[in-house]
Amino acid sequence: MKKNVITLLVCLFVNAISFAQTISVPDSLMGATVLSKRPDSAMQKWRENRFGQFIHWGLYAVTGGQWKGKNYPTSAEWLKVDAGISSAEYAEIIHQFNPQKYNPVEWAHMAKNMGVKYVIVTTKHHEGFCLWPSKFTDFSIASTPYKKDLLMPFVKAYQKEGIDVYFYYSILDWHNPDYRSVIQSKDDQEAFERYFVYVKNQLKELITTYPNIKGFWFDGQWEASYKRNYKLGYELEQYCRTLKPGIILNNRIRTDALGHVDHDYNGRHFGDFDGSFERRLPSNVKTLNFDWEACMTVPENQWGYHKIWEGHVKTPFEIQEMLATCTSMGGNFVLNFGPQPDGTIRAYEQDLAKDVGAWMRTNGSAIYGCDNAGLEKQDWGYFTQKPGDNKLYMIVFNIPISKALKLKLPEKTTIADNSLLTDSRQMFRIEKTYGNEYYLHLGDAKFTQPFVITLQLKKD
Ligand code: JFZ
Repeated sequence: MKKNVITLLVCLFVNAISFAQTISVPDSLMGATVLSKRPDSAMQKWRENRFGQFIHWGLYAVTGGQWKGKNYPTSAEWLKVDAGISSAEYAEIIHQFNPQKYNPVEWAHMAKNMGVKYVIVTTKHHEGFCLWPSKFTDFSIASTPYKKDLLMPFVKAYQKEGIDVYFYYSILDWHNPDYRSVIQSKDDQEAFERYFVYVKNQLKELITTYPNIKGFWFDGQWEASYKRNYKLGYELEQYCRTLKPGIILNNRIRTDALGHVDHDYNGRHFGDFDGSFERRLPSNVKTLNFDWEACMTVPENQWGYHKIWEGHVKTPFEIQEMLATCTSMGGNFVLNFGPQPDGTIRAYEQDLAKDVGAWMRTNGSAIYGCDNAGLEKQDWGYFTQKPGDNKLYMIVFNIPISKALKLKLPEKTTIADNSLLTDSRQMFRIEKTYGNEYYLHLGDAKFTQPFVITLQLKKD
């Protein structure tokens, strides 16, 4: 028993030291502070999660991309800017926000069934409206006809399902009178600094009220006012890390002295991971030596609820493939949902969640905890592997006419065994072609879904 306690203390100590060493003081140009992958258990968990859900919810759900009879096909959550709505008029929407059918237990259940391990929810988007009853503003859920806190039951329901909760928080704020896009005078600077106190108060309020959240996902850091106040950005990073040691922060938290956003002047991501892969995945990269996350919309570019989805809407197969792509390149994938004004989730999104979830239930072991396998990419799909494991996963999306899947193994490695992940009795004939190259013959096996083949590798 005593020995266990000592081991635990030593582990905690080593973890704390390695964690402290990972986060350094920035250089004179206020560059990045996390210069290599964080080895601590919080970040390790983030990495193993691999699949997350994004939720964009706010007053823009009420307008749904339309204003005074006109449809604006651009992002629903940007309606205030795109339709040129004055702040006073926009603030009136608050009286219509009344999500009577909001049931976070159902949302969390849906998310769990979809297979996500974490969720990022917009506590405050650019519009400035807060989903929780903040002490520091009236522009919150408390002033709506609904009145009740939306966030607490949300956090509880998701955590009960074992899903890690992250808070999205926009630095950019179209409502707070102290916020400035540009600084043109001493007064502007003073106002912006007041706004910054507001930001810090709210972040502290959020962390204190929801101590079990895992991190913040910042956004809206690109405006001239924030770039000019890059030192405040660094202060903000320090502040968050002090508020909650081990907290996980995305790269949209800072800018450097030269005004770079997302990445510093040396191309290194800010924060703990690179979250700038937005609606696109990194391409032509075997693996990246940093942590990263891609976030994706279901239609082309709608984060908040829009009444009309125009253009291409992604299918479950596309989502599964994006998730596999990200895992095979050592990154996370986050799928966005834009709940409706009554608190329910669009039927298409529910169906999508169900389909992706059904696939994840049987094939998820090729995703969760997996990483880049260090092998040459092949046209049939993606290789993934759990670090240090001798099991290799082949996630197959495209079957060649020859039914022969090509693979190149590392030197001095052979295949001891193989089977279909969902049916261990289903094995395939392996043919060595030359060197360390092989064909796996699918034969006449029939598939209607992307599938995973597990290879047991053996070192010679
Ligand atoms: C931002 C928001 O403006 C948007 O409403 C949504 O919340 C999204 C997740 O984040 O949009 C961005 C931010 C950064 C880029 C593109 C859109 N970018 O770096 O290309």
